[in-house]
Amino acid sequence: MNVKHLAIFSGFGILTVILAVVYKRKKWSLQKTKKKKMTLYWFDNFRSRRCEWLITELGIQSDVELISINPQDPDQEKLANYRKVHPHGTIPAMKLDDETVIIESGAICLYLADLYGRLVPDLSQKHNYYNFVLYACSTLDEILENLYNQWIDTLLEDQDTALIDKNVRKFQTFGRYFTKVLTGKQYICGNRFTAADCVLGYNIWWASTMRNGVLLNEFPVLLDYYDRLQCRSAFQRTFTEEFK
Ligand SMILES: N[C@@H](CCC(=O)N[C@@H](CS)C(=O)NCC(=O)O)C(=O)O
Repeated sequence: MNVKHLAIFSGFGILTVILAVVYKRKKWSLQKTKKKKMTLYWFDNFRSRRCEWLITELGIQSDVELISINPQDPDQEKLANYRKVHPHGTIPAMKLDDETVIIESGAICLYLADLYGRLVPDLSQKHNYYNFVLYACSTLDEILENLYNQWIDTLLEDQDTALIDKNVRKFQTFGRYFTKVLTGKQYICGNRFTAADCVLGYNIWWASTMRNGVLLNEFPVLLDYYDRLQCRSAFQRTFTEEFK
């Protein structure tokens, strides 16, 4: 074997070692990134729908285990166990792969969108993004909760008309505000659908379920927005089919 052959053979040898190291490292890093599933505690029609919808939009169903919890379940042991996850026992909660827990629907949506780096707007629209996620989960949820409690959960003769009127007026204020925000654009953050639309879109769906959508009927811009949301296949899979 002359010097030339020796150089070629040792070149192959070095290359083989490098490839073996790269392969081993890659395998190790794949094993390391292979994550445990997250768990979403959900119940039909509850605020967990925001998260179910976003999970479907992101196409990450295989990363999330679903556990259905009915807060009215007569099985007290099951509810006591759930309170170890969510101190208030309300829905939803999400247990992450490191066993930490998020107990607010809006926070779960913000977290998932960040984790997967999708359905998040760029900085120029972040003000709308944060504003409407928090607005939906606080101001708007409270208005709809009051109306739901009165219209759906309270006998007609026991309903508090002053409370109903006050919350209808508050919803109308939202309707006018959101009409202005949406004018000239398709979604909360412009013409790109984001996680904020899953969060606030849930409120629009919720409003549509009460009294034949009377709250929405006077706001054509909101109705158009709701039409756009309903056209999305992830919306249809979440709201009109079983989540699983
Ligand atoms: N701010 C919480 C509200 C959670 C909440 O109140 N969930 C309701 C269903 S939509 C619930 O679990 N209610 C049952 C109960 O209060 O016992 C969130 O957005 O996640």
